[in-house]
Amino acid sequence: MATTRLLANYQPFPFALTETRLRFDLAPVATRVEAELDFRALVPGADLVLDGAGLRTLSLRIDGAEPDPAMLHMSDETLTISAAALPEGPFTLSTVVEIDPERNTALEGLYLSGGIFCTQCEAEGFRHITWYPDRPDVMAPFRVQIASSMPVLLSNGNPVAVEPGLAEWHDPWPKPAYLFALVAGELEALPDRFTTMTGRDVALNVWVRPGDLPRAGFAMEALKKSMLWDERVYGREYDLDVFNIVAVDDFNMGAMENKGLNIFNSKLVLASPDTATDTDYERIEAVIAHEYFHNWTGNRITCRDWFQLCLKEGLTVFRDQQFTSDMRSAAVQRIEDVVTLRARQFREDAGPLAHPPRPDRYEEINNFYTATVYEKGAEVIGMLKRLVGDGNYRAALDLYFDRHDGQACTIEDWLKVFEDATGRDLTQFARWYTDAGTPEVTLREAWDETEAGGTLTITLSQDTRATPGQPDKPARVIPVAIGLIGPNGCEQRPTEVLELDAPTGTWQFEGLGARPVVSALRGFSAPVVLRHDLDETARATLLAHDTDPFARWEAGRGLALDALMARTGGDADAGTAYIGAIGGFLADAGADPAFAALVLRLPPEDEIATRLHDRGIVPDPDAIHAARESLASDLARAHEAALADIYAAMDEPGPYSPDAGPSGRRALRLEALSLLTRLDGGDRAQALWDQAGNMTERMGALAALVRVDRGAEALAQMEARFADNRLVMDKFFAVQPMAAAPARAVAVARALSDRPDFDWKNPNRFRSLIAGLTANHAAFHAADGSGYDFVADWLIRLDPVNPQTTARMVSAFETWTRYDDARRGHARTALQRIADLPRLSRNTSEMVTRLLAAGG
Ligand code: B3K
Ligand code: ZN
Repeated sequence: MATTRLLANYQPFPFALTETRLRFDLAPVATRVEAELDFRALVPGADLVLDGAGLRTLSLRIDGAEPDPAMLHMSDETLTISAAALPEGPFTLSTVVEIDPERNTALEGLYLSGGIFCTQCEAEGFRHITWYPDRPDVMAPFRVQIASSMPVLLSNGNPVAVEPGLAEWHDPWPKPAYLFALVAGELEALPDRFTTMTGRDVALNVWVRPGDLPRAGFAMEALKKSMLWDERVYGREYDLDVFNIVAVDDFNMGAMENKGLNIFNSKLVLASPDTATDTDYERIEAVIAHEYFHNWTGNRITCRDWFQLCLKEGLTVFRDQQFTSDMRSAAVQRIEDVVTLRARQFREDAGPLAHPPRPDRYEEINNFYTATVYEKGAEVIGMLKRLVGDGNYRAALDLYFDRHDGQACTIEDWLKVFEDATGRDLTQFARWYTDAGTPEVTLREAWDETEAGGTLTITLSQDTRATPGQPDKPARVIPVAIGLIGPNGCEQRPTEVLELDAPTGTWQFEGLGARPVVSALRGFSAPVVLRHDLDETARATLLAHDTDPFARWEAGRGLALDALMARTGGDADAGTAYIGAIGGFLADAGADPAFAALVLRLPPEDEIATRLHDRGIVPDPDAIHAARESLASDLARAHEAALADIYAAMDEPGPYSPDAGPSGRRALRLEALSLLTRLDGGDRAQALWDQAGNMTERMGALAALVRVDRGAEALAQMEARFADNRLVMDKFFAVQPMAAAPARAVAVARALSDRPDFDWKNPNRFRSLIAGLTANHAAFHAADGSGYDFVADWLIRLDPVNPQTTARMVSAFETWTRYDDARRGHARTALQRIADLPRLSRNTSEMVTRLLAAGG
């Protein structure tokens, strides 16, 4: 039976764990794990409750003696040792268990990935390894011995003794079990070194399968940049003698920040110009940084309980976003972050899965590694920084590291350091952590002209819709950054942050010469939906002249969305203003190609659907698709010559570099290609495919070809050349359902799923195909329900094998209630089929229950 866990029920663990000693005798079907845990009671008379799942317990002793069996009580996933069996002073609990890594397809705990033993313990995987207080607030130093014939044997901390067949590791920094890791296998290292800010020498290694070494260099460079950046910007130094990164092929998510031994999905480590796209490179750099930054924000200071997950995730995402802005372009980074936030988090916040960044209940914590906890968690910190200022932010972070090093903390602890460092009362701000839903902010302008000059009055009001379990939403403090652009395009007032801390607020700007255009929510200063009625001329002015790059991009986005919504509603010619404004913009697109690529990209269909739904219109996926296609074609026709010029000018001959400059040029070139393909039927794309010098160009060309149904030859060539490269073949599986015309995409996906190399137990391969299809909005939401059925069939198959990945992918259905009755009927049937499975996992069960509850 699923039980709901409540934040309100938190109880501290009544014992201190002073040291953890583990010994692993590795064998695929019968790994033996010996554990010695040194405990000391903190609360007299407390029973000792340990977590464990799927363990064959061979022995259990307290200070060397077997306890009376009547003193032990086992239930579902816990072992309770009665207080009466425990000595009064410190004692050692020793257990021996046997586990089966080979049959562990859930990829949680200790498992085998392509012959490599590896672990994934966050959030509650350690209980699949041994009996333990598997909760983040129980921290201990670890000593680990690994006995195995495998040549490379790794764990957390520093190596103590490494001999053939036996390795010993010591991690002096107290850590919770979720940060434990072990890796054993035939691996090769790319070695390097880093000297820290106080002159300590750290050995770095990126471990990969033999043969993959030539593709490990970029990850290593990213690691060194991250270490340096964290010293320079946050004053944070690395704290062990070694830092290891290991790449494995079977992994439920991107990567994991285990202390001193980060384990990565191989797609986030391995890169060469021939196999990885610019986006892959950018992502690798960001995730290497993210996991490294966790060493301080997550490991040295961890979470008291899993409700506080955003304490480490929101902050670490915020830090990795800052890092990428410093390494690349801050403007592009901000816009990309907003695009992701809207596509994933706003969508989550508006549907049945909505929850606050700090939830107060869950059944399965793995279901809460969400866009809200991560990305909104990061936005909340961005707002905090904006409200207190950069200097105060740094002072508060210094205090956080000082005060809480070595502790397991809460959001209250986090906010308290800001209050203490700045003197600011954050009671109202705290609502961002506890209240779900995206606030809607309405901006109204009034213009008053007198002899002394004009006065602009801005009124802001806020409203947040009810979310599941939270009907009332009191006002929260919202920083709205505003600038004023004069009619000649010059800035009349520099950016000012208006703090809206009530349902409504009014601000006056006096002494203005002429009525300005209001550039609002600059830098996307708060994660809100802004309603600001700007006419097309004002939007075009902002797109042409705004000094704030986000607001400039947003102006173009607004014009595009208005055109798309009108076309979806039947106005086939809507969009003249948008097409005209883009014409003006293209003339200067080469000045900042990466930014221009973002401006040229039309909003995704799902975002148009969200917009329509927000306005009370039931979205029609086929009409949305047709509208987007027609607008893209009209845009291409109107600016064919300019686009062709850009396509020619942005060519990047010569050796490939993944740096921001050249990858920005490629991004703009491929946006131009995508539009031009609507006119030339794919001739340019075919030519690019034929002479592409790197994977970025290749995938850009291929997507364009698949879109016009001319991909067969290129796909066959790709397969012939890269059949042995799993990561490239994942792209092969993803691009087809994603880019195919919606009417064909389900059949395309079905045919791919019949192939022998559709290795569906591998999460990357499964996600490539299934998420490829769900990303094709009109195909997944096909009127006949075939998209829902196909996806549900595969989720039903995957659930008994890998509950975590299944549950994560069920969220593709999170918008199901916004469509028409027929589609809702199909979606409900598909979800009900999943819900009715006899042995549905706790993970998936929680998700489908929440999703179905939304249907009324
Ligand atoms: N902390 C891990 C995520 C663990 C997910 C568990 N289901 C990676 C990260 O956020 O850095
Ligand atoms: Zn993280």
